Amino acid sequence: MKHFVLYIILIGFTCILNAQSNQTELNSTWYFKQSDKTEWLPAKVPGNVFMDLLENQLIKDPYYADQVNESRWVEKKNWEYKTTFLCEAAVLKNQHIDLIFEGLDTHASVYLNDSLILKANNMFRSWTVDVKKFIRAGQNNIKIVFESAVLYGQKEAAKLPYVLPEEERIFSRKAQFQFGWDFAPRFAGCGIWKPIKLSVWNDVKILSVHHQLNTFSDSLAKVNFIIETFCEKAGDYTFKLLDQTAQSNSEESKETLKTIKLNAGVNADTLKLNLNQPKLWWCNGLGESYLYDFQVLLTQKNNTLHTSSLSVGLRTIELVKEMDEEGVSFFFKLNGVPVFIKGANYVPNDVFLREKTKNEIQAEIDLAKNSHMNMLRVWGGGIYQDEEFFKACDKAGILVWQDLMFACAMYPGDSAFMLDVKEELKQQMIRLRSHASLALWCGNNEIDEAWHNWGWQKQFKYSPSDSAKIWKDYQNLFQTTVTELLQIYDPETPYWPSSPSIGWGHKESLIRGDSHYWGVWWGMEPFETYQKKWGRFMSEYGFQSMPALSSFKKFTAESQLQLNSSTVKAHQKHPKGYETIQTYMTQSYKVPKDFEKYIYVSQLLQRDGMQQAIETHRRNKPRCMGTLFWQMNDCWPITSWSAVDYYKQPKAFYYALTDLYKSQALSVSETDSNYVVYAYSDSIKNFGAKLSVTLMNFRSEVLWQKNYPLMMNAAKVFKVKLFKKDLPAFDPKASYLKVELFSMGKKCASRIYLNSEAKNVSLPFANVKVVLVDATTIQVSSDVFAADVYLSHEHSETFFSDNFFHLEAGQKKRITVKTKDKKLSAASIKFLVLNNL
Ligand code: BMA
Repeated sequence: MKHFVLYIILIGFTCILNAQSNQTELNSTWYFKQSDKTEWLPAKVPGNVFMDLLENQLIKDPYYADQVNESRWVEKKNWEYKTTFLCEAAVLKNQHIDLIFEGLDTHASVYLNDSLILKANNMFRSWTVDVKKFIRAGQNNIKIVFESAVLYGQKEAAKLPYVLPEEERIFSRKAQFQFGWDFAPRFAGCGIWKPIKLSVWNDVKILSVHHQLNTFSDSLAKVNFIIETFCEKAGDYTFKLLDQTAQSNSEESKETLKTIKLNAGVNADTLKLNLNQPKLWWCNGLGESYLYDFQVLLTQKNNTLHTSSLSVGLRTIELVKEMDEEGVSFFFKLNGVPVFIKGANYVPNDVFLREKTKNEIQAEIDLAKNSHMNMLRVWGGGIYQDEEFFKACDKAGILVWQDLMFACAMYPGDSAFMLDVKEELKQQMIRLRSHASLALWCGNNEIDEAWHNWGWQKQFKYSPSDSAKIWKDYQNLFQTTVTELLQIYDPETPYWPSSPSIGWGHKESLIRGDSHYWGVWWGMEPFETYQKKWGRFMSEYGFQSMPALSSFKKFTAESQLQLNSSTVKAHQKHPKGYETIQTYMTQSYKVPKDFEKYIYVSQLLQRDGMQQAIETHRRNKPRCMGTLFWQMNDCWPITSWSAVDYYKQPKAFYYALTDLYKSQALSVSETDSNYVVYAYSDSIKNFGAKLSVTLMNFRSEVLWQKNYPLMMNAAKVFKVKLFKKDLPAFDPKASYLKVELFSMGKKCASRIYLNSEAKNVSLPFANVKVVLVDATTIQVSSDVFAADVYLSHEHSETFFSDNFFHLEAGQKKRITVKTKDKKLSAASIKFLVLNNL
């Protein structure tokens, strides 16, 4: 008998599966309606009810102008989706016909031909239902009824004897930020957010394949592949392991065979593989992120029954938490080497969780890679990212700190909730454990901190026994349950129960564990505080800025382009966001009135703050071993803490990262009497270098210069102290320090340090010139020192290879420009410069 021959004809197109293919996606001809209405309207699957309503012109574009709250009514309704498909009689001969729901958001009752086949309640799980009993030859219909998650939450909350914080969202295993966050609008809708597939199989199927690195040396790596199968009845089968790595040089490893007897039920079998002269996987900046590509085939009598692919990066990862004289360390070791982590917190890139193309995801990860990041933290209020995200991280060498999806709230602990969560966690652990990029599982975002510091006990008037019960539920989930599950499904990846483990108000948070430092921004402390308040691993800190003017123009009418307009206000979710920006801006800059200039200065301000934080963290290596700012990206167009806005326009801060996160970097700190210049490197190799320090004025005249020889070493920070009394007299308002690092005659780092704050500096008027060099290159120059030159183009989809940079008098800087304009011209480039504000 030929396995997996399936002919399913879908309305609208015919889908024929051949012997290699055993699945088809039900993604065409869907309809949806409000449960209490009769009219069915066209829908898109995978998708989201808000997008379907928008497509059918039943709601206004929620991103446009100040319309963001106008569709709140949607969350309180129930919604239904339906489709039909044809199934040929031959299909029914298969032993198993599965309907796989990869993601239903969230409380869903699923009917096939009017029989209830599934009640789902967790968008982070996939659901597989054997529908052989329900499917029929000819036309079949599927209907999915979604119950309002908000009403569900209210109903469940009423059953508890006490009030839990954030009670509308915690009972639903649904992306928590969709209930509204300080960077996200509230869109607590529903929908079929991931594909639905029909799949047939006979006798046996592969459930999962993962690998374990057994031993490793320069000449040999021993890798075990563990293959889990479900077998209908016992029989003899053969596993084939194919090494499909394009550059693989190990002939004998091209194909590994193992014939085995599978028992009825679940089986776990191991295929052993030796890889000669193996190549390690390294994170970005430390070496090649080498991946081996394997395919596992399950065969019987030369028939391929199932296949599964796996990319393998050979690496070990550890989280080192050891007592030392300062407290307790917190750092990662990759392949035995301590790594200084440089990265960002990553949030879902769209509040409606619209499917992004592979290229879009790749472009996002490239932004991280190009700014020398080596880690992204997938934050716990969003979603477990999909395969494309992890594949891109594997390829780019971006380690992933993976929060479990729990944030800033206490969660229920009843057995039904726990059973569901256990299945969610098990599925995610199995799905992600083999990715080379996966570096850490973290239980939640800020729950431990919140319980101990946010005053919930008082606010919700908990009795001692309520408190004890809530905290016990917490421990049961994040200490006992997760640890037990990881023991079974992913014992190799480290686990950290809560980020941070101690709140930023406590001294302890700076000597042990990871730290979220929000004294700047939430605590209104000045940026300089960053130089004092840093801990062992800074997993959150941040400052807001506004998105580019070109981004504002995408959702704002010209007349609304002003700070006090309803549109600009609507695109800020922090209650005091604009006020906070203004307060800090007043301290450091002359506050511009013009909207575009205000945006520009807001971005410089964010850059300044983040620069102080990151430079401090790196200077304090190895006591501090990581820095992850809040936040990389946005989920809608908004003024937020992001480095790159929703339309992928990098802010000033993003451009600064290219230097701040570079393997070799320099920074300067200053007191009344001296400067200290710091040089540091993350490279595994030691190397000799020359540090050059020059005091200059704004006409590029050298006032003083000195060179220092040094040996760069990843474990050490090199410091040079300069006493101001030893320098010739200079005007701090009209001069800067230029520090440069040279190795083998090449410049490998540089930093310009203005001797006076932006507000007080006496920058002369700058004649900035932009000329065209060729079709994609411009040259920018200035007669005097020009601070923070910001280039923009009348076409918003334009990317500059560098931006928001200082130009020294007479310097000619070449910039590559990628624009959607047919022909690049110097006249189409606009610029702002701090000198001329
Ligand atoms: C962090 C995050 C988020 C929040 C951000 C900015 O602590 O975990 O909860 O959006 O602060 O306030």
